[in-house]
Amino acid sequence: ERVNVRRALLSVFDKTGLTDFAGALAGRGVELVSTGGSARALAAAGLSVADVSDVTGFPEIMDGRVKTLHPGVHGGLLGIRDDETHAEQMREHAIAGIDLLVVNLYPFEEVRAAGGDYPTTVENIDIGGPAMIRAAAKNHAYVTVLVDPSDYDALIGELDANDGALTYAFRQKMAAKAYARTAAYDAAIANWFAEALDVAEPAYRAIGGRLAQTMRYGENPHQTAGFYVTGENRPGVATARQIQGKQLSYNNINDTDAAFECVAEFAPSAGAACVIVKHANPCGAALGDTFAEAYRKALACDPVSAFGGIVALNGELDADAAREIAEVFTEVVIAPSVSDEAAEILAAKKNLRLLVTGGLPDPRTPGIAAKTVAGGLLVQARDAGAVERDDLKVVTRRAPEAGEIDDLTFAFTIAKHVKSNAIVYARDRATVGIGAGQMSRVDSARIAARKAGDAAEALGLDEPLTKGCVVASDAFFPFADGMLAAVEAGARAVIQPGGSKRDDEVIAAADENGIAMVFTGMRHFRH
Ligand code: 93A
Repeated sequence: ERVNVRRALLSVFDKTGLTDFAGALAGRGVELVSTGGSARALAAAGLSVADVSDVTGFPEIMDGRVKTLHPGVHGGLLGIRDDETHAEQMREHAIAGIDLLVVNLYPFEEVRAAGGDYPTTVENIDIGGPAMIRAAAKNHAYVTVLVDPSDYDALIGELDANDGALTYAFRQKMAAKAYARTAAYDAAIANWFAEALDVAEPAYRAIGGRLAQTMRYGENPHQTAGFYVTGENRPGVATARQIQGKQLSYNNINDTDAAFECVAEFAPSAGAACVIVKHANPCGAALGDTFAEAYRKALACDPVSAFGGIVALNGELDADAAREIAEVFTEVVIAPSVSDEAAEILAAKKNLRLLVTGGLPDPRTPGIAAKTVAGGLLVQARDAGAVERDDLKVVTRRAPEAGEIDDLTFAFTIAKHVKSNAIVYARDRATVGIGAGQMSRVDSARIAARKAGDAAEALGLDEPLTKGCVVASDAFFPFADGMLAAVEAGARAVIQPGGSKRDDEVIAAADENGIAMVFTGMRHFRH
């Protein structure tokens, strides 16, 4: 079960650590075979290396599209060494066994994430690499495959610990990693096509990502965790540049994504938007003339929960906003960009992580959302739905006033990003009470009102900010009680999808109280 490594084929796009590793192999008597660019790099480092064309007896053709797709290579990877027929055929066709395959693939994911044009992205679909990886991994009884430069040192360590051989356990582990890699690679390709075709049907989608980071733990310290990136061309937590602070945790990444996806609902033309997230729910969101103002308004919604929260902005973080954010314990700040002065102000906060994304994601582009269930994955199109003013249907005698309409659409947009059942009170384009994740809608309405009262008390106000506010519900009110709880809290206008069997009762109760209510016809459950 231990196999001596006599011959290695190296074909890598990412040449990090290649020559040191190949040198270490050569120093242990391993014969090196390699493809064009990799072979040149090895030869330049003074290593003796055979070109793969010498193995195939065939030149690399079609700009490298066909370089290793040849029985001379695949026979060497797939032949069962102990099988007499296989061994005989290898002799007959002069196929030499390849004991070690070292491949990393054309950077399809990177090109896709960088928004490469169509032909460039297609050209970066590696065919020969995955074919070899899958062949070598299948034949792991004899062959070792490495797909990750970070495993080079481990392999040399294994060789030295086993007199120049590799163990079955090591080969098996590397084979598992190899298939994880090709699966993620093909998933990225499928999803890129789906995006290019603008199709959201699950049949065109594949779930998979490339392990980008392992965390110390997951949602809780006893859970292992990793961050897999899909290569989607979407500014956000997966592609952001971290300016300062320690590594993001599992919960940080989850919350930062929630905050940034929510704030991106507001194009910069709508104003300066700020969203503060705690436990994956917004605990305050606002539009303002400046980011400092938007932050202040968002913070006022629930200053208690904002402690240790994530702050997201829809534009450049400036010094004024940075100064205010720095006054509250904040885990992460994420924004499309940051001014030098703001970065300097936050640099004093050693534990604060600052992420810069370079842009805002388009909330309307299709994408996928997945969650695991026992034995399966639930996959759906990302909620890219949005309600415009023209979609609103007034169902009450009183129609909302212009200012109320602004607040209603604002509140409904935030409600889309609040876990169901979601109730959002808003006033002057700022949330003033958020009820999240309750099993009953009426409880969400009451909790949000109570929180608004708490916030008013904390801010030393005479009356809760919900007085004269609007209210959004992510799904219809099944009974009038939830809506009436909001009215009791001070709401004067209501936005909700409508569509309940009891809509008539809810509308009648609204009319009795002089409430203006609009239906959106679109629901935004989020769990
Ligand atoms: O264009 S390919 O799909 N056709 C092939 O036959 C092939 N063989 C290896 N790409 C192929 N490769 C890839 O070339 C490897 O996966 C690796 O990423 C790259 C290494 O090329 P070079 O050694 O010329 O830099």
